Amino acid sequence: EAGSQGGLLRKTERDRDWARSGLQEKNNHILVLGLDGAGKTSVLYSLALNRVQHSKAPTQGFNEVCISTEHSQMEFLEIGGSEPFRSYWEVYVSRGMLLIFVVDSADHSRLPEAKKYLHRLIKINPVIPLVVFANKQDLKAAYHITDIHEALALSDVGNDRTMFLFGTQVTENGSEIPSTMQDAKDLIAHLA
Ligand code: G3D
Ligand code: MG
Repeated sequence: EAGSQGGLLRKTERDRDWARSGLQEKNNHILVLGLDGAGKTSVLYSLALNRVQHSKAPTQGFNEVCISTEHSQMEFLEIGGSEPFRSYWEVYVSRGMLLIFVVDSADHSRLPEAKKYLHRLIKINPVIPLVVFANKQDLKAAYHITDIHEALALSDVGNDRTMFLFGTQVTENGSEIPSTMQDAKDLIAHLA
């Protein structure tokens, strides 16, 4: 299935050996990280298709999605948030070109954990540009982006770092992506 702006290629791999087979050597990845269940896969599919598309199952291992637009080709890499894969985050963040960090804005109790994880990541790579998706804005309990900014201590991510924060939602399957998501995609293409 292809979005109006180009093709979509997806590779999901359960075998962790894939990580050792050359993927690790690349340094042009746009990393998509965040706790499990935040909506990383859903956001990634929706960006790729320009249509709202929920993920169907938790990501086991790595999920590589290539999105081509008129002007560029972007390689996104999601790494599953569950415990066995966390050790790979640090390896990839040290050589990624852009970090997209997705949080569940309504999961208040896990925001401290998300914050801890995010700050660990950006400490490893002091220059990587950061785009935060405060996802699940459709839920009643969702924190507003100003509260997410505070909860994740985004003012501490570094003065020299490029940082953007978007409120996003992945709601009705098949509907058009919200304009904020399109803006985020344009920005990511620009940064990449
Ligand atoms: P992950 O890749 O970060 O682990 P997923 O997260 O994309 O697999 O999404 C986890 C669950 O959250 C999925 O539901 C998905 O449909 C849901 N989800 C993702 N984004 C949003 C959003 O913006 N709003 C709402 N309400 N739900 C969202 P299931 O039920 O399959 O676990
Ligand atoms: Mg996933």
